[in-house]
Amino acid sequence: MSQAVRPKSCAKTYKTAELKVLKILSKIDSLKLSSSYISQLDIPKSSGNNVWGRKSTVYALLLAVLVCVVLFSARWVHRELLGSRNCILELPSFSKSVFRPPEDCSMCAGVDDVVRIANITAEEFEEKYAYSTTPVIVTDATNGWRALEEFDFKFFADFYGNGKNMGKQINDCFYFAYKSGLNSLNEVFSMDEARANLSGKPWYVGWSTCYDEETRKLRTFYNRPYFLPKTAESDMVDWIFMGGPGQGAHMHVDSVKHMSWQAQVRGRKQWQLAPPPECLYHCRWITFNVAPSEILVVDTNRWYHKTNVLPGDISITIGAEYD
Ligand SMILES: O=C(O)CCC(=O)C(=O)O
Repeated sequence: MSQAVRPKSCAKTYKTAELKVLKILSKIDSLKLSSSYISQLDIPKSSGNNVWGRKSTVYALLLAVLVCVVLFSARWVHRELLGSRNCILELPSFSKSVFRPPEDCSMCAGVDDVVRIANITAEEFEEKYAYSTTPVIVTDATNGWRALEEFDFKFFADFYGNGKNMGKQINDCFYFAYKSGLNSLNEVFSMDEARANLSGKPWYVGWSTCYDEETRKLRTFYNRPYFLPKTAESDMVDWIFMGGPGQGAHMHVDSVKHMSWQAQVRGRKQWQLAPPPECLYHCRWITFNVAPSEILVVDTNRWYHKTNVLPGDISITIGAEYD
């Protein structure tokens, strides 16, 4: 752009800048530096007066702010609406279902109800149900479990020291607050007595065990279900869901590694299974109740599912994945 077409207000600025540059050049000249030396110097290409340089700084800042807002909103939705508290960079469950590959609807076509069975061998269970998408309830697999007698709110409150000394547990393990507003196991086990007895604000929570020792101790109250395939193994993580009538887990699909079983130790819970959205015209919703001492096996990675504790006792379940 020639001097003649510059706006008047800029002319003075450019003149000053020109003088400054001339001054710098004469200084360099007085230093008698060779041109090859000068060409090797690491001189920044853009200056503070470079409009694009300033713009890109602003864009970068805006982008950083946007990323922060998205991450914090995702975390808030994850914690407050979906009731989960995991790593900030972990995708919320709704996004997992959005990015899930489409299902082959033969997984649910013709599945109209849960199958109730007893006295089944591990071989038959493996062949028919262990890795299938047919939901099944085994009615005779908790015989002799101390958990049936001993698991209640107080048991877990004592087990976890009434929320005291829970240390790393709060940060490292899975915990689902659902709509309880209780943001950690610490808060669960220090809630007031009325609420713990289900006469205060309703609540429902779930969590996974964190430590081998914790899992080992809990497992002295129940056994590996007899019907699981002989070769099936579980890692040292068990899952507990606990809460009062009218509460439960929202509709979601899991993305855990394996199939899982869940024993209804206390209380009664209704399950609703929904086919994946792409199979809604091929498959039906299934609703069934699980009673104390029954074990449900359902592929929660493929069936969308939601739960609701039925009127009466507190619902407590214990479960684990198996490969
Ligand atoms: O037992 C419940 O209430 C929820 C269980 C669940 O959502 C799951 O296992 O993925």
